[in-house]
Amino acid sequence: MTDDAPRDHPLVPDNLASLQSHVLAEETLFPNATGDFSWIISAISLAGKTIANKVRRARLDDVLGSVGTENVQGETQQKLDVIANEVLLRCLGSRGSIAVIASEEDEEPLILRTGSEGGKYCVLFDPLDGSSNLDIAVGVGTIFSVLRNDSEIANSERTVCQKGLQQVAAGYILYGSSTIMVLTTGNGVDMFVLDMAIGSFLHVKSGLQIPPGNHTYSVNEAYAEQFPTGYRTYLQWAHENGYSSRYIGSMVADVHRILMRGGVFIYPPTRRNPGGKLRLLYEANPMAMVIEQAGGLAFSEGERTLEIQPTELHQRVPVLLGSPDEVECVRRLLPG
Ligand code: AHM
Ligand code: MG
Repeated sequence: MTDDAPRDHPLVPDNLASLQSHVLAEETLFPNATGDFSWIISAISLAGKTIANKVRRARLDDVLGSVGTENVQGETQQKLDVIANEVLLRCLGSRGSIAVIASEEDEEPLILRTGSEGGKYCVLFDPLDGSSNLDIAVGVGTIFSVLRNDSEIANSERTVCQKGLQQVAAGYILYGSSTIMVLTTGNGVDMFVLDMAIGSFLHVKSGLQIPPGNHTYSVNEAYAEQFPTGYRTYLQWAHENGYSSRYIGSMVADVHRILMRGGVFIYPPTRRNPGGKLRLLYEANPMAMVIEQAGGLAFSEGERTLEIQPTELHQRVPVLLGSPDEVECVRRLLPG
């Protein structure tokens, strides 16, 4: 139930709020709000519910496995990657205020309308992050980021290449043992749980804060020999200091654990991916906004992730995020 529910009215012990009513209530705080933004969140919510249903039914509907093609980044596409991408395009496509949609699965951003045609926002997403885990029923997720459309810029790639600091909203939907949406609009972090029976995301928590003091790291340690020295020194130090390790290999699930329990998530540069593996615009930036809004830190090597000026749509970056105390334990061993 919500933290901010009125507790002094005997007939309203705890409010029941859906994602929709929560966003609409927040919008009333902005006198000039037009409702366009709420429509975008509602489209993301509809896509999330649809994808949740498809993920749950995947084996029954025989849509597990790869389609036999690769996406623009040379990664094997799972059937559900393609399906989730289509669901998002269908849900977002009709929202009149969206100028540009950019997906991890598509080579180019899709221009829906110009600024003069009412395009006010850009929506970027990774439709189904961690999809290589689908066959084993591990939690996967949709990550999204909302930016303002700069109608002065005619080039769609340049339009979406904005610093993470400029995100209007960001979050993710985790398709796990329950379906959870985590959302920030720059005013703290809210969490919603999908009630399958009534088809609604219900508000369960506002003002989420990452707890400190959890000596846990989340990294693909099998690649340790490929990591730069600082990360290897950190791991050695962590081994000697009673740390625990948790790694699912599904960023949404790993970061959600960090958000709820504390600790640090790391995807360093490797010999195979010297610039890191995770995408700045679809993965690192939205997660960095959520984590910072929850009181945590997010860095890409020496730079605050949200301050990086993107130069290309599918740019990759190293990722280090989590509770401030645990992130600092890594950072003090990295150069810069
Ligand atoms: P994807 O977007 O193609 O699913 O890849 C991203 C995933 C993340 O969810 C996860 O953190 C990472 O790849 C795991 O990579 P690795 O298997 O190299 O540890
Ligand atoms: Mg991904």
